[in-house]
Amino acid sequence: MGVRKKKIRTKRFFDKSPTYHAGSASANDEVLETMIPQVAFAGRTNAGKSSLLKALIPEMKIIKPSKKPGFTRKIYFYGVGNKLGRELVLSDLPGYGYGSTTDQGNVILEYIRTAANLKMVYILMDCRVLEMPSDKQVIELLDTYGIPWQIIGTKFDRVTSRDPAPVLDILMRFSKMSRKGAMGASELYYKDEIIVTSDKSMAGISELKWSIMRNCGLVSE
Ligand SMILES: Nc1nc2c(ncn2[C@@H]2O[C@H](COP(=O)(O)OP(=O)(O)O)[C@@H](O)[C@H]2O)c(=O)[nH]1
Ligand SMILES: [Mg+2]
Repeated sequence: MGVRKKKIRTKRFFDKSPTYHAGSASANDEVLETMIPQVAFAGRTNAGKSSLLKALIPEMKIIKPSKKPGFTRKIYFYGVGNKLGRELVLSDLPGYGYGSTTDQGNVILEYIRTAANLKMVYILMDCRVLEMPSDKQVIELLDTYGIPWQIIGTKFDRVTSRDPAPVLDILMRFSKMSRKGAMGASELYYKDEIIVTSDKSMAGISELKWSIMRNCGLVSE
């Protein structure tokens, strides 16, 4: 399918489908039990998770508990869809790394262990900051539990060059290196696709929407 057709299909789904708060979770027993396919957004504190969700579902009030890094100890679930079999859930995980606590780590771990119908974990990485050990740790965890993951570059508008190739290169190298370094069946679950995004220029948003729909089985290809 051509780029234009994909754009129209993603726009139709994301713009025309109702969005709703599907709940939140702070501990194992509260993790959303759902038949609906879900994808999760993970990343270091400040990686741009809330902003990216806002770009994906602008009419939804994305919960931003604090500007202080590491404040969020909860997972927030956002539903998109019409409940007629064309529905998915976007899960906003607590940030890890700087300013976070073991609390957040445990919430993420429990989620990865128990989440139903989890089709993909998008690991958001600021295009300017790039790799950190905490990203690798999360990737290892995902590999251990056999959860598919892929990397999304954020804040691309802040990169001085308008050519995404160098950023894609670095992220791809990190992605491949993490795959090699991780234990478990990572080869099976690693996704050889990287999207760079910006909530300012809206670069990559349409591609990400398509990726989400594809991973949730709403479109093929
Ligand atoms: N220029 C630019 N700034 C961004 C972008 N995405 C996020 N930010 C900024 O980065 C900071 C952290 O973003 P936020 O979405 O709260 O990150 P979170 O902690 O991962 O949820 C905020 O000041 C955002 O305005 C982007 O695409 N471009
Ligand atoms: Mg946030």
